[in-house]
Amino acid sequence: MSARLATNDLEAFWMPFTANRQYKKAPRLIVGAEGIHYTTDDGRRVLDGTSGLWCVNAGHCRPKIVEAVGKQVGELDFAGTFQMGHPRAFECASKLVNIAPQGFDHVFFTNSGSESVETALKLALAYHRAKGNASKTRLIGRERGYHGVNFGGTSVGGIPNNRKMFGTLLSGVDHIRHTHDLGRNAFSRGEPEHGAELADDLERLVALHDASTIAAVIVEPVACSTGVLVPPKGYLKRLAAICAKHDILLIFDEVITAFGRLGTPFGADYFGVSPDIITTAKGITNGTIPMGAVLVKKKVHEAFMSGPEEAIDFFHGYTYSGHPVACAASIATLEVYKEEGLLTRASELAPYWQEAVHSLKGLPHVIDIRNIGLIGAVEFDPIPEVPGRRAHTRFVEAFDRGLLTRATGDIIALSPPLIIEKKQIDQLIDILCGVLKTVKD
Ligand code: PXG
Repeated sequence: MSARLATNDLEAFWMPFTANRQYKKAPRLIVGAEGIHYTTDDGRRVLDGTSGLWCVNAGHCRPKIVEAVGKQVGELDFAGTFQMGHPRAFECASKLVNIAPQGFDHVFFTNSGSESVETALKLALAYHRAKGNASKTRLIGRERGYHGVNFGGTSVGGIPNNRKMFGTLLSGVDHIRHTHDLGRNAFSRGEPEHGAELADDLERLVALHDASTIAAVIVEPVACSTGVLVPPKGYLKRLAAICAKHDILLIFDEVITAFGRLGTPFGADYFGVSPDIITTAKGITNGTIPMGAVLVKKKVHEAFMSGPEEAIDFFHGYTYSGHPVACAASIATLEVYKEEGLLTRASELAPYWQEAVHSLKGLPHVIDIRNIGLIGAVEFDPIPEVPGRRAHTRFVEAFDRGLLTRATGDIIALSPPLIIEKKQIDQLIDILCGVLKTVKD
């Protein structure tokens, strides 16, 4: 294990989405990982209650993935995919198509969720133009949505802090209402009863802008970054029907919900809704190597294939689209998921997980508990004037007691690796329960 770093060694790295000055005064450093545990620089084991950042679905340092990456980097470190190719990228795309929801038969590779979102938005615009509907250029997101940090994703995103510093963003973007409704749905188990009618908010935007100007709607099936907003029963089906009626492409941002998080391979499978485009990242390589992928239906792909054969069909791509090492990591990851049944394991654990998470009801300041698949969230009533502090102090205390959680606003989110055992769920909840009982303000 490495020696502890002196505080001044931490200065150069400007950390993302972090209160840098606060963090560097009392750093939390991870130096190792195995299975569902991290090891800190002072030698403590910490239960990873968040699968890293929602990505390490099969648990950490899985030998098969580690080996595949090592082998690949020594064999073919890099080859581009612009007018060139290498076998791993084709193999990886085919494997993804095999587990994708019905009708998704093409894959565009990126390096992150943010890039997957940008790719999906550009695909939607170019699709309508290719189909002769060039006036369909508006992009619709949802309040409280998170679609990464690039300009398109920030524009369709709906988290005020992520938007307000960055000017006017993309023009021609609008948002439907979010679905969070504590008054009617607090302490729902799984999908809340009330709120399917909020999907009709899309009709309001159609009436305002006219369908002939709207290209796509992008939503997370479960809005996780904003604090785990589970869609009300019937909501996504209703949204999909309105999109279909108006020839609006429906993009599911499945950067978190893909690869088994809900107990089905994709969120689209869980909700029985068939979008037109799906964005992924995170679990695609078990977090081992950065990678993202956009999955599209035949009708989308075909729209790009009508020009002359020698013409480039989509003027878009990244140097590292389909990077050999990322593809090797992804292929090995998909094998681990398959061998261990991880794409559906959360459905077996979900009832146990649900009861475990809801056992925290009644603890100080807890105003809501939400769950779906192997995701949980505990919401606290905010301290007036200092929103976010209540969740942050609990996050820090949990880490000190050996549990990694994720604080967002005044919500603690939980999403352990899909390999977690029931007794480890008990352990996770015990630690969190102790924290919620002890932390006073
Ligand atoms: N879409 C969704 C739905 C996401 O959750 C992104 C896009 C962007 O992915 P990249 O790979 O560019 O970060 C995300 C990312 C959290 C948390 O704790 C969530 C994300 C990233 C970091 C932290 O809620 N989601």
